[in-house]
Amino acid sequence: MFSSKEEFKKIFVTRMEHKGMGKTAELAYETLWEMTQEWIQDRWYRTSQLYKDNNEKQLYYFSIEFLIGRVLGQNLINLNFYDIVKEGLDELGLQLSEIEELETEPGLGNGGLGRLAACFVDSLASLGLPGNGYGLRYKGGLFTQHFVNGYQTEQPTQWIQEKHNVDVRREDLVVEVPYYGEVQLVMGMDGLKVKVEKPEWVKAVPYDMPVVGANGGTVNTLRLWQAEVSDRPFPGHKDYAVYEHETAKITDRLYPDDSLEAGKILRLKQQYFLCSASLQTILNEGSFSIEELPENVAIQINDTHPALAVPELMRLLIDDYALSWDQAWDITTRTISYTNHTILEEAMEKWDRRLIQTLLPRIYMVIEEIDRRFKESLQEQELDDEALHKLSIIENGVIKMAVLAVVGSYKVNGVAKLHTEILKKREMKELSEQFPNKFHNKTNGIAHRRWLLKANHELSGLITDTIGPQWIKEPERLSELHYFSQNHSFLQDFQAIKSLKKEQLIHHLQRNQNVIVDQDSIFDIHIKRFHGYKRQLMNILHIQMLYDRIKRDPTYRPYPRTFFFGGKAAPSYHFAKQVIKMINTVAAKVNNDPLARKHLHVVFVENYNVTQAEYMIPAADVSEQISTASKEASGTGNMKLMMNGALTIGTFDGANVEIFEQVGEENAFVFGMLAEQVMQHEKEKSYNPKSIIDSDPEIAQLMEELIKGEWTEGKTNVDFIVEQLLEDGDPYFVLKDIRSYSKAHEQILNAYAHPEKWAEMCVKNIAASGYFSSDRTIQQYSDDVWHLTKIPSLY
Ligand code: Z2T
Repeated sequence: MFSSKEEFKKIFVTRMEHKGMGKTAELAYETLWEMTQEWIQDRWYRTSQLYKDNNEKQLYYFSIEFLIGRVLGQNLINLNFYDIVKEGLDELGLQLSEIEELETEPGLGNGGLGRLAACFVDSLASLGLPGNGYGLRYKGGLFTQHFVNGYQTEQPTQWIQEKHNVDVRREDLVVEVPYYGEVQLVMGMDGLKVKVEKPEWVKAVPYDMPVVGANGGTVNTLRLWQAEVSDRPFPGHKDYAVYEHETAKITDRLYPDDSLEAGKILRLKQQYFLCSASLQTILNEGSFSIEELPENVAIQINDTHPALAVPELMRLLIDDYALSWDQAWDITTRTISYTNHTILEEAMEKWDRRLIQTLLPRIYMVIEEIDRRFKESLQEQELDDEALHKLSIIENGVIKMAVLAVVGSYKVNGVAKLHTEILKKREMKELSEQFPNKFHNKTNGIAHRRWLLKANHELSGLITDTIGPQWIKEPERLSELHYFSQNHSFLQDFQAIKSLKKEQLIHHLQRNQNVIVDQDSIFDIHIKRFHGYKRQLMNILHIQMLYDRIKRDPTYRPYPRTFFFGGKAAPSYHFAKQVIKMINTVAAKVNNDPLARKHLHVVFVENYNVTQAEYMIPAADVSEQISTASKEASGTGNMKLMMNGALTIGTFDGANVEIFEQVGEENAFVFGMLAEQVMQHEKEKSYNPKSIIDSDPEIAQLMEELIKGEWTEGKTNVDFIVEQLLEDGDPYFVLKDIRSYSKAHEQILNAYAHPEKWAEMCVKNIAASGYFSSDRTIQQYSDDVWHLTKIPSLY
């Protein structure tokens, strides 16, 4: 369509002229959108034809969240048009970055889990693998966060823009999902059959989004389902208006809980909607005989949210395809595999038996039978009560989705080495003993084409100038940068780019939030969902300690630091919201103190999302990864920051462990308890925060100030936090780790005093980050679990 800047400009200008008058940036957006869509369309069609012609095995990644972020710029990047378009527009007096700002990102996810799904579909397409995403088309994505008087408020976010739909409605592929109804046994041609009488049908309409791989070679599909009223006869158990209302609600909004189970009927409806609609389509569209499903299809379930795929596939195979239980079970357990993302008890999905029985009576029957047969298979073994408890799917009226997912799939994985070890040795010990070959590790990764190539186009340019462009397709080649980690001129270029990215973030924040940040300060960045275990509280307490020290000790005048926070709390998570309020309160006090402000600046970026992350991550000097060891399954922000040349201050938790392994502990700031020690304390209930106060006067003083109310306007907010830290035996060990955290921060200051050495460490981090590309992760899944075949690139 266009291969040079001049050609692009010609086509672009002609199209703009056709559109006539209007806001230039808006029209430019529309024009660029249309141009890329036309380009994509043909490749999208050809990719699907190629898959069909070759009868390729397909992977379907089932996820309740896909946090894709803005689309236009990423498509331009992957089509290799970005530079041409940017320069062409420049010459026409337009700024591509301004045009990109017009897009509201589809925030169809909460955090790591949803973003991981988005990174995975990018890598699948970029590797030329036949893999598609299946998810839900929520009308409202994750809420927009505002601070009012320091407290988080939530507003609905509408991302769907009428003018340029990022997805295509596929009326031709509509399916119907059944809820409620009465299970009946009927006599069929070949014996007794189960039939669900008068279910309440809901129409599932797919909306397809193209997923453009690197170099535009492959275009796969992300299919999102929207719920609408059915055209089928209405059974009439309830008022039709009520049915209409309930139907619209199914895909009305994303549940805003990160690692916290909702347990609500609407959530269950969403989960079943995703599983049933997706499975029906997969079975309808397949051009293979049903016995060959496992050779033709792999289904990966992203945590237990889509675990109803197990009983739903069983139901379809038995009731619609007339297979026997054993045949159906054999097929199901060779098709589905499961990824676990957490060991936090409060995130483990457990459904009330009666809820499933009412909403999905046939599904309940199937789950019961799976449980019965599994328990029967265990009978010859001598298992104690504890083991039987851990191995039961249904127990005390609840259905444990993780056990169902493990039993019903052929592979189960954790998301980082440490996490997988904890799963196998502790949380799922009994299950892994029953199925020793099922469990495996797949350390998470990130789409380096978004988090480096797109978000930090300047650094990418330097990397390409230095080692050539191969790293874009083979990210482990970033290791070649190691040779330049002591090259003076390279380090200077790196420093200049870091400074530029800081400047861009400063402009962004000035425009959006009216704050002004000192470009020469150390940018220390803590961005992630708010959760007790992620310990934003430890970070802010440490800032308070620094403030106290500056006030107390006239010789302590440390190099200026800006501490950035970004993240949302689940609306129902009281503690996390109190921490947000506390950070805002401390920020006000520190920032308004003329002496302290020379050394410390606290900036809480409102409404942290993918777009904000793309501004913040490239500007970071320091990456805060300070979760209580054993609690963070993996983390992926840690990888994004490392890849952009930030140094990690972190615990031995999740993928941090592997980051330290790749880059060397001497190129990071490691501190805190080990997972073993944390778990030991938990087992023995031996942690006593008060003993820390007795031995550390600085911490004692801070606690005293908090109790006296020196850090709050109203006292209540902080009372609650102090109680958690001291009285309630703090499950996240904040005071236990804060001293070694503080020492690690001192090491950071010492290291930053030597700019060239610091830059060398940054470059070593970038060089070691290639392993954390999701291209590597996806290749491993494909090799060990899905067994997909690469199709030759089309272009
Ligand atoms: C989530 O983002 C994560 C785990 C969940 O467990 C739920 C959600 Cl919404 C049910 C995160 C983990 O906390 C994080 O450590 C990990 O990196 C990420 O999933 C992707 O695996």
